[in-house]
Amino acid sequence: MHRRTFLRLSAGASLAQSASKPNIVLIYADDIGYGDLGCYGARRVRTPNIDALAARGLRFTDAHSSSATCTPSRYSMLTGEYAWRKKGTGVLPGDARLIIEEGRPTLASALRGAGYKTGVVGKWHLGLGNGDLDWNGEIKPGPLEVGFDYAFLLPATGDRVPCVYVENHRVAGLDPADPIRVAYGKPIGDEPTGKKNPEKLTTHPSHGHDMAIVNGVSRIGYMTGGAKALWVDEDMAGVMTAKAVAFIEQHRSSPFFLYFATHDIHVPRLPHKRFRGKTPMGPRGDAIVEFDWSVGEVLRALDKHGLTRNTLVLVTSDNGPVVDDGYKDGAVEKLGDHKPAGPWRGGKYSQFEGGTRVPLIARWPERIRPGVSKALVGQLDFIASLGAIAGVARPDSARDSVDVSKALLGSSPEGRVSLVEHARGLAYREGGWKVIAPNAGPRVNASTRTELGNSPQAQLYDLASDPGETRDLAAAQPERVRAMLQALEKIAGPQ
Ligand code: NG6
Ligand code: CA
Repeated sequence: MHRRTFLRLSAGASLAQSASKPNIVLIYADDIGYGDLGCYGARRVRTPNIDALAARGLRFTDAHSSSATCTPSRYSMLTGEYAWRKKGTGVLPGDARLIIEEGRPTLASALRGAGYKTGVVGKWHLGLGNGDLDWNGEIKPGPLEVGFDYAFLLPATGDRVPCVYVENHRVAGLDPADPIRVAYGKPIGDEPTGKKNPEKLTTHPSHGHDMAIVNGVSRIGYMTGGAKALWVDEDMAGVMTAKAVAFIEQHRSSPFFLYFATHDIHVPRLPHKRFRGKTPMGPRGDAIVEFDWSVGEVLRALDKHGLTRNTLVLVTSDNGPVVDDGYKDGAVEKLGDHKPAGPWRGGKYSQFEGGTRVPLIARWPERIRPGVSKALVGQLDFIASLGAIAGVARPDSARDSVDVSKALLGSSPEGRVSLVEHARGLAYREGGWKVIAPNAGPRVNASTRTELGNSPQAQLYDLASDPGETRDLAAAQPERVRAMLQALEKIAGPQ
């Protein structure tokens, strides 16, 4: 009798333990829009690995990045605080200092507190160092000082210098005899630039991006030296995916959290030749295929080590899509009838839904039943929600993060009640209603041609009947506008 009870308890305990502490792999794409994946309706590009993940997981239709650009979305996701609360969280130059204060709890440190090994592979774009960083020395503070045990980074963006990888505290492969210099003011000495030496380019800018030349591509910012450490854009997905897979293999026997932030499909889009021509859409489409390959490699690694059943895999994106983001890569000409933002208006940089409504897929075979969820969830909820799943309380500083773990696991159709969407200004969502607060910005981004959704008057949309935000109901429903702006003010202060 005694023995049977013991056996039952121990079987139950081990099940509960494995079910409550899954490994977590967060795959974070760059600039992939709601309509860019097969499982979200794309037809001119095939994404079989992601579609298979969605078929075995939960696919969200109302999931959001916190902002319509990268740095603020990543800041919010890692800290659980809306980035617009804090100055200096806009798109950062490549020489910016770390914007997460050391000691501040993050998604990584919270999970580390729950016994996880934590790693980040890929795009960081949250700054490194304390200002005046020497790229030839010890590069800190960075991810290792805010909760990660391992880091292999693209420091800022693919189109910003320095064009080198940083592994833990060092530039990977740096020859000390060929030191790196980085500047965001003036060119360094007589270094060639895209502006001065277009004949040296193999990839040409359409706007901006006319400074340092690396690998035939002119970038944002200036840089010299570090020849052996420079990345090759075409190999980047392969290099990063191998690091992600290696992290999984190394930590397969302890619970681990891997934040795998791909460069795809940000500009410059230079997928490996294996992927070139795989879609009729040119490099932008081919980069989506490359991203799907990276996802597939990670899933294969989990399978190979028997980790699939007890690993929560999340796939999402840092902001909505953009077609021409600064290089002449044929994306506009070859788009055809592909709708990068799906049914939503606008895209990256926009206050319309296309700015922040992104794909989100959650697969955890042990706990999640496959399906589609309409729950409203934000990436800034990960710290409270993944924490709840891993058994750690939400840190006080993650004050905007809501525990939507029941929605993430599909045991509830409800997510958050409301959400603030951030681009240049703020918008407020409650159920299917959305108000865009008055905002002085331009209506269209002249370079990317994105409809930005800015207007000096408040706008009101009923997304349930008008997902494309085409009928502004503000004049017809002033009471609702007032009430929603008041609710926004309670969260964000006067707009
Ligand atoms: C913009 C860049 C754009 C991209 C973006 C950041 C120009 C003209 N445009 O300033 O190409 O790099 O910043 O993108 O320089 S994000 O996804 O990292 O937010
Ligand atoms: Ca981005």
